[in-house]
Amino acid sequence: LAESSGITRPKGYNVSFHCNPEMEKHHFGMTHPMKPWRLTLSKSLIYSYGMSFAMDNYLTRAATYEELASFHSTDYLDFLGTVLPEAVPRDLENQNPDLKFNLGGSDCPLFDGLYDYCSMSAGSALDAARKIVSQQSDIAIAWGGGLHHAKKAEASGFCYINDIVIAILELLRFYPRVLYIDIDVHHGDGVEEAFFSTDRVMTVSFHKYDPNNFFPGTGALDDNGPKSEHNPGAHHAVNVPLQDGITDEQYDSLFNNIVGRIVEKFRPGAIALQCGADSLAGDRLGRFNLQVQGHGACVEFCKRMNIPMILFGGGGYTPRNVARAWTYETSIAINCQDKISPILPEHAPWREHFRQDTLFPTIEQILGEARANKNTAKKMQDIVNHVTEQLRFVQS
Ligand code: V1P
Ligand code: CA
Ligand code: ZN
Repeated sequence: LAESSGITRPKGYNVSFHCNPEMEKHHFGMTHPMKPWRLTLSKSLIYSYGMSFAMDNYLTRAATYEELASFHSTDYLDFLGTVLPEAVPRDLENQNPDLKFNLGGSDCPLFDGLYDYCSMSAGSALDAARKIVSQQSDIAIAWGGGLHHAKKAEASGFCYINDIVIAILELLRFYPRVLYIDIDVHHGDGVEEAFFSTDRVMTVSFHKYDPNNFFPGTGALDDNGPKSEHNPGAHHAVNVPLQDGITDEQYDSLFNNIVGRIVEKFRPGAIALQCGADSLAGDRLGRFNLQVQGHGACVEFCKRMNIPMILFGGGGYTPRNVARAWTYETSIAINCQDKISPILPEHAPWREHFRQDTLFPTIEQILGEARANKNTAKKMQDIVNHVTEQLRFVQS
């Protein structure tokens, strides 16, 4: 398979792939947009192209309670580990009618095996981080991770356990500075908040921003971390608020400019890149006009930096496009993006599910007509100017 597709191990560096297939069997509920099955579809396409022959493949174990507690509060973990799907828990102890730890509502429902699902996602991310720290991998891939909204003691936006924060904490045992980059269409609020008070992690999120009408409503251009004199983390949160319809060209130019400047100034020892695929055109929840090529160009740009990197999954609610993007990005990691056929392999499982037989459908094929682009050249320049000014406060 690998020979017929021309895929060989990249020379001089290692890529590892971390997954737990048990995770894929969980269900959030019939109408819920998060479908763990998208991981099965992605993996089957990656394997159909023969890419597993070019990587070290790990079936990962679930994270332990102690590993989850490196970030999450034990109160929250104890509740998450014991609550039953039938109950809709309310915070009655504090006479609060709200949901307890934000669990059990429509965004973060309780479902069978919830704790296992969360600890498996974190287990894969942590395994990826350990392969980076031990220098066995140059790029480690954990498509089952990337759940960026979870807080220390609160579930949020389909995320219960913040596997990214747990993985970054592991990276910080070895690397003095870690750069977190988030190309999910939503603001990476949970990761940003977790590292608000340290200058060892710089976070940058590109997202659709509309404080009133788009989840989670945070991540304005000038939200850059608490600006107290005593907070070393001040200025270490970069936010890139975008509007509907951004194109590959605009996004990639902004991404290269901003990430290029940050890497030059911050000099991270490792990169954690959240590749949420809901920023693609045609996503059920997203609003952008990005194509698989434009999304992948962000991964390519980071790879060219030659800095050890973890690739996380994240959002992505049109499974066929999620599978396309994460397959293309796996091919970039193993440096075979120019070798693989743009036509989906004949033997790929669920081939008909992809509608078009290409890895790179056009916007017209996906949407019929592109979404109106509300991002002006002036707005793009204002963002670059703001980030340039912000970086003056970051010590190099
Ligand atoms: O908009 C909201 C909340 C619910 N309202 C009270 C405000 N929630 C969003 C959550 C999106 C989470 C994205 C996660 C990620 O960044 C990382 C994995 O991709 C939401 C939306 C929406 N259109 O934004 N929830 C739902 N849709 C939803 C729809 C059907 C059933 C359950 C939830
Ligand atoms: Ca984002
Ligand atoms: Zn998202």
